[in-house]
Amino acid sequence: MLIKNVKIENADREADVRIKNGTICEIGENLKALEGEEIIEGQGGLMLPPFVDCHIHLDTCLSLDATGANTSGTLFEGIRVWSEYRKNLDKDEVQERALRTLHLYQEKGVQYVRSHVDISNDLTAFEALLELKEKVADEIELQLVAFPQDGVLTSEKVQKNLETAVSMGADVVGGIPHFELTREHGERSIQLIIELAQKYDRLVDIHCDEIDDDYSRFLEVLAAKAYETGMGKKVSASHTTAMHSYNNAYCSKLFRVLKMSGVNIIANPLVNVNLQGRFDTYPKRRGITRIKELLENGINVSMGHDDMYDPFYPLGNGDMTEVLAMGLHLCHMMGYRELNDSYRIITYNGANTLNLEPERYGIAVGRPANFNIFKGGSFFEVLRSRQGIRHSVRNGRVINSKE
Ligand code: 17E
Ligand code: FE2
Repeated sequence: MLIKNVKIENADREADVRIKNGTICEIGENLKALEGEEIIEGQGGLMLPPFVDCHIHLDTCLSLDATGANTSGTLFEGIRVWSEYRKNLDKDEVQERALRTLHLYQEKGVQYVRSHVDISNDLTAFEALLELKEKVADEIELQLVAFPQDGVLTSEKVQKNLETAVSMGADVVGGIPHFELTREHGERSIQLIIELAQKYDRLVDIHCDEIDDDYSRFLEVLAAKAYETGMGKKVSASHTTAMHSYNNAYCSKLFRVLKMSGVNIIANPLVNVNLQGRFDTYPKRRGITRIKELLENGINVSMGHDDMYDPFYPLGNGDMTEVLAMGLHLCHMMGYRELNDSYRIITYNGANTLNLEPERYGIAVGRPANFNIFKGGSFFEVLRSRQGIRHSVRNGRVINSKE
């Protein structure tokens, strides 16, 4: 296959890309088509590596009709509404909703997804998604996080389910320290999660400080553990919205620890701007971590959609450019360069967070032929026009085409 005239990652000049056996084998200008070679006309459009969604809950997505609404809009009501629904989860029903969600992602050029799966009550959803992960592997690479929504130290059952899910094949161990009973329980939960991840050689991704409480400071505890154990970039902190409310002096100290540790930060702008600020009158805080400053300090920041049509968030269609755009607005990252370069947050930074091997991701000779082609010639144009993708290619196969 030969892709003609694409601008690879905002390049000024157009290039052609040749694919053989699912791998990018040549990149250059004016490549001549071989006898019988399939040709895709890029028409000067942007080519990017696939989008990466680092944080979604596939077990809750598209459940809103059945769960009923979250009327206060707080995270805590969301958790309450979900906990009622999950008492009677059905494996097929979970799989069906998750598959529909993954189809939305595929439409939008997302090929890598990390999903949290609540294991607090039972392993129904986890089993459903473990099966689905295999079924969809040709089109979407799925990482599963064993996620103890209720907190690990609230009951023996949660701890047992957490370890069982990890032993069954969870890629990542999750947690929620700001929801544990006390600060001390939160710290212990992090210790327990890190030990579990080390025992099974897994990654860690914690729902961390997802609250408008400037005293919620589990991120420093997690980063210190990542540093001391050497787990480093295998550890991620999701949400970290309390950072919005920290004072600047503390943030300055915190950023040093973050940098030393190598932890990844995953922001979820769509969902957190909905869930946070709900206890404020005016002025109302924005539910977002300090993306701009984190990036300026060399810390890896990626993003997640977090939810779609469920008790935590009523909208969403799998479009990572929408997630990104919300984050860019909230964090005042609206300069031309910031907008144009921001594709990295939902591509390379996401791949780093997922700990994908560098040779498996990105547009270069020898790498798998996984990419999207857009109408606009730059990412700025893609964000401005929101025209979406024209073609998605995975392992050299067109899996989605708008023409
Ligand atoms: N659970 C949680 O603790 N936080 C979230 N943002 C979601 C589920 C979606
Ligand atoms: Fe989440």
